[in-house]
Amino acid sequence: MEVDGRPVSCHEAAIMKKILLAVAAIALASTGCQSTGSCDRFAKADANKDGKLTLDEANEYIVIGVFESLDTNKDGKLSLSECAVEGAPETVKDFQKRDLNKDGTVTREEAVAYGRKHGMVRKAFPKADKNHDNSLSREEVNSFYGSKEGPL
Ligand SMILES: [Ca+2]
Ligand SMILES: [Ca+2]
Ligand SMILES: [Ca+2]
Repeated sequence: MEVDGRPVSCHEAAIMKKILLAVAAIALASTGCQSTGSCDRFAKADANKDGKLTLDEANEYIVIGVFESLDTNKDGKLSLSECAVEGAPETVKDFQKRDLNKDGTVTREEAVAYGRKHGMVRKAFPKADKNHDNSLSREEVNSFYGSKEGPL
């Protein structure tokens, strides 16, 4: 598997899988949800409630989703050991790329900033944005994922 012509480590592939699942979850949730309404992920991702997702909104929602699933001790920071098995060189590199201030932990802000520049959402977004208005409607999210077998 390759992204941008460079090989992707197993760890990165695992992270991507999680991200893709999160993206798929948004699509699924927007097809309708039971009573509570709390599981409407599209609405949750739509921070300013204008019915559309901007790149920043989609990125932040998905990055935070992945972040929280990795932050096993819930301290709001990711340590290297939370991200992966320590000692794998690729994993260490991936981690260091996200740790912008080099303090040995990745915060939500750092993860979101990294995602904004390099994340999957950035690549998927233009493809899903059919009418090129730089935002995704529910319909665009649904048709993007509905047209594919897997999450992406
Ligand atoms: Ca919005
Ligand atoms: Ca840091
Ligand atoms: Ca659009």
